[in-house]
Amino acid sequence: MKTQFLSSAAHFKDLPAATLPEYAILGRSNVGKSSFINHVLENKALARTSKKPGKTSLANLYQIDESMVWVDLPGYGYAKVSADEKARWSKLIADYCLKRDALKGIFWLIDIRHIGVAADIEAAQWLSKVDIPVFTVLTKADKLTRKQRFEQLERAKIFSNCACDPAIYSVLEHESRKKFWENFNTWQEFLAQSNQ
Ligand SMILES: Nc1nc2c(ncn2[C@@H]2O[C@H](COP(=O)(O)OP(=O)(O)OP(=O)(O)O)[C@@H](O)[C@H]2O)c(=O)[nH]1
Ligand SMILES: [Mg+2]
Repeated sequence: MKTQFLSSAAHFKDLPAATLPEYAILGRSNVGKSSFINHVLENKALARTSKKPGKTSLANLYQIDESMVWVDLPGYGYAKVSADEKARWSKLIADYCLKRDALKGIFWLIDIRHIGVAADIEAAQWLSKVDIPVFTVLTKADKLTRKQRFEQLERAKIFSNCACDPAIYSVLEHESRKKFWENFNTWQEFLAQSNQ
């Protein structure tokens, strides 16, 4: 798999013209969006990550082979930035998700330990109104035991209310990657069938 950084945009109008199908990575600040991108695409140098929330402040576009583009977005639910910056992030996320014709789906990342927190409830309500297929990824699974993971998975199925079951993910576990691509392919087949 060949992956490369394409460009960054602070505002919707700064985005490049789309040439491939696009997928957005959406989730709370610090949930692990940029880490997920690097891990699943097997390129540690692709997206910048940080222990502190609020690292990604732009829409960063990454191309995968000649097949698709993934868009790392700023996180939501992070209070410690200025009101202006927060407003720009919200507008960038909303504009991208609502206006980008090339957008085929959203990966919605939720911390597996914290299903149903306020910021995600708000996101769930918003996503239910937006007509874009959503695939849920439960991050930081290594923080839980196997038993806890499956309990949280059951809660997440109800909470995220998505067509396909959420994927359980940890950047510390190789099998997450393989499983994710299987889930992704199942989701693609499901979407192709529902479009017929
Ligand atoms: N234990 C563990 N830590 C993780 C995992 N994924 C991400 N992290 C950690 O979570 C922190 C935040 O990761 P990022 O990838 O920067 O999160 P983000 O969602 O891109 O954050 P913003 O760009 O600020 O919105 C970092 O310290 C990561 O190392 C995981 O699967 N397991
Ligand atoms: Mg990030």
